[in-house]
Amino acid sequence: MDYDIIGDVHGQDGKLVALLGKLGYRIKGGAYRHPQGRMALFLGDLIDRGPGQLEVVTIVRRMIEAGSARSIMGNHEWNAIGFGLRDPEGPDFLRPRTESKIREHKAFLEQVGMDTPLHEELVAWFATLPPLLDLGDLRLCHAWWEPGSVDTLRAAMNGDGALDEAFLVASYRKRSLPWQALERLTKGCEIRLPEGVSFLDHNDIKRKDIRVRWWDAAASGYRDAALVPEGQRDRLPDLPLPSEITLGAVSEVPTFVGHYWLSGEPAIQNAKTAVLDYGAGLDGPLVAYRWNGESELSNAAFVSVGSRPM
Ligand SMILES: [Mn+2]
Repeated sequence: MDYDIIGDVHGQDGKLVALLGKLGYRIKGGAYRHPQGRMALFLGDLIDRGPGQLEVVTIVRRMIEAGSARSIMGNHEWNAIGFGLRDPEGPDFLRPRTESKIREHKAFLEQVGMDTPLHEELVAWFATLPPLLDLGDLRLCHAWWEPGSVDTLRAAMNGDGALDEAFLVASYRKRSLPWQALERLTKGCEIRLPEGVSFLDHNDIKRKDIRVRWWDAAASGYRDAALVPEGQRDRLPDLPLPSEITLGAVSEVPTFVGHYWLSGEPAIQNAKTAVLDYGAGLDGPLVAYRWNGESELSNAAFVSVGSRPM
């Protein structure tokens, strides 16, 4: 089976329709399908930000039902589940509805309606999405294939890949093992900066943890391994990362992730790792990788639509 792996769509139905068309998918019997039987694999973060929240979810669901796609869970679906479900052991929602969490989820809530039957139904569907997909010759997760967390999650997945309900509920308890596993897989590798050091993120919020390019074996220090706004890099110390952190491809199996909002011409991170998120949620392109069974990834396999205005 050959696969088209697709990065974070974030409610951009126009870009999704254009990309599926460019990849050769056509609507037949109500769902996009590929005439040669290829399958689309979505990396999660279908929702939040864009104008077509329901449209994107509907397109992907119909493809999954038709057998022409599969999708994993991104941090935005994980958040949406916690936002939508009440804590069975407490008075609040699993992810308390603070002002900032409502703001992050605004496009989705406005288009779907908060606590409507449709909202509840979509949340139930998000909970069916597997946190990872291992197809033997390729692997997908939203942000970081961290082997220990992968084992934790595999043990909690049912035959369809969905997480066990008790595990999912426990994943909203900060510092629990289920929480840590989903944090790592859907949000990536975060490292605390040395005492007294911080930087400003894209929203000018002060941060004391950096996200690192876990796939980059050439990076070794806080300054060169961090994913930070370029203007902030000089604030980070030119010191080696803690010795327990090893960066580089996690295995010999090609691994695809989204999440990282890269810029520039889409390119592989190394022969075994490709990040497919280039900020389609706002003005970036929606990016796919056309995989035909190769064990060494190549820049020639990227297909994208919509681009950042210059
Ligand atoms: Mn994400």
